[in-house]
Amino acid sequence: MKILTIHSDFLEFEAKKKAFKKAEEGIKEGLQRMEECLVVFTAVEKVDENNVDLAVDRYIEEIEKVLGNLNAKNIVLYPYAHLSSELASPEIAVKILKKAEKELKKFFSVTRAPFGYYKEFELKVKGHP
Ligand code: A3G
Repeated sequence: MKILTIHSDFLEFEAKKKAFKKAEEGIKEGLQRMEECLVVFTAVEKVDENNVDLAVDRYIEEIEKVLGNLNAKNIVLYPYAHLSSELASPEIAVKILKKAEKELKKFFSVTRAPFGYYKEFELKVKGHP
């Protein structure tokens, strides 16, 4: 897994075009906006396929560590394939993101950007990236 975290005043994105047929269905249409959030751009990697639960645990641990230094109220899990050239299969990648979303939701306000789309986002970063 490779992640890039950014504490942002807001994030706007819109799922514009499916990247492949099995892209997630039933997603929200139009521009989505989240205020004051920790955006977690995430590429799930081949190596994570070996132990899905461990990958989820370490992912959550890392997010909580980053959150400890901030007072972000919202988390956005944002599938972002461009961070790695050793990507996990879409099936495993979406499974890991959904599991992490479910766990994190027990304690935080979490949004997961739709999986399998090309999106556009507008980002305004608060403080130092
Ligand atoms: C985008 N910027 O990246 N990890 C994360 N996302 C993945 C993966 C993976 N291993 N495989 C597919 N879109 N995706 C937009 C998703 C992700 O939504 C990506 C899209 O599929 C095209 O690769």
